Amino acid sequence: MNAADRHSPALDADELAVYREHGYVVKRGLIPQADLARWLARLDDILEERVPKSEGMLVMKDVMVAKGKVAPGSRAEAIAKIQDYEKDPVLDTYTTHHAILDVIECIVGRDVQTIHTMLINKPPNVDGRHPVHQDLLYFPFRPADRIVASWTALEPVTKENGCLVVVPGSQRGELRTHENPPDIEDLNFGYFGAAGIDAELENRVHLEMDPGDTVFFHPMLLHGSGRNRTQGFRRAISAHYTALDVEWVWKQDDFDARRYRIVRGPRAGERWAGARTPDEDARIDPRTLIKGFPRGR
Ligand SMILES: O=C(O)CCC(=O)C(=O)O
Repeated sequence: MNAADRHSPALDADELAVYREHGYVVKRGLIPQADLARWLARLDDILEERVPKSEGMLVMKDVMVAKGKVAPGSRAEAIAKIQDYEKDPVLDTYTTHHAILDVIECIVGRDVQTIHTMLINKPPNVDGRHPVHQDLLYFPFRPADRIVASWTALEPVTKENGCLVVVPGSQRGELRTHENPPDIEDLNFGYFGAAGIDAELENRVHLEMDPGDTVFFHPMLLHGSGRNRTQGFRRAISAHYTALDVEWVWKQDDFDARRYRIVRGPRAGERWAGARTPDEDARIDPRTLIKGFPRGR
């Protein structure tokens, strides 16, 4: 059911105002427990290798496990996250979940594509911090306002097990230079932190969430997550979406190879074939946004 068909919108005017002002909005109890249970069971099956990985799926070991610094107690404890689950028939029901898409539609409009899917496992006994960063660093699309993330707690998410932290209002600033933070020795692949943000971090808010609670956030919002200091996991499922009127602005030219999936609106089911920024000189080389890239990789 589309948001337009419902009597009340998935985000009311106050919630939308919160999103625009702070760069994020939390919807409590958005996803039914039965859905969470199916995704958690599937995650277990993938991590314990009871089912094959779907095409394109990346199951990412934690860097401390990869370096042999810790010996995980189980296969699942070795894994930091899963990237790109869109071809997994069970996990992908998150990406297309009507409760998620109804909210996304309120933020970016009727026509929506998905550009990224991810499950964060955050096992115990490793560092696992996600330094505070802006997701736009990783995305070739602009304008930023037409992109939005959803992130759903699969289990209770607390300060102790490394909940998300956000800096309200930071989505209104610039896309920052990012770096390998000097104070984190064991940083997972592709995790960068925004440089020079100590003063802003004073205003950070911890997002403690119950299973099914979902935060929607802007790709410029400074956010990250802390260490898991418990003996359990801290699992969450996430996806990114854009409107269809975005432009591809990166210099990197895998544009033609990529076809993002339209998940909401009259063209749902098709692949996006949108526009590339026509002016070569206006295109962005994403590597210039990371200090010293590819140091430490
Ligand atoms: O779930 C987490 O711990 C952090 C996720 C995140 O910030 C991201 O992947 O951009």
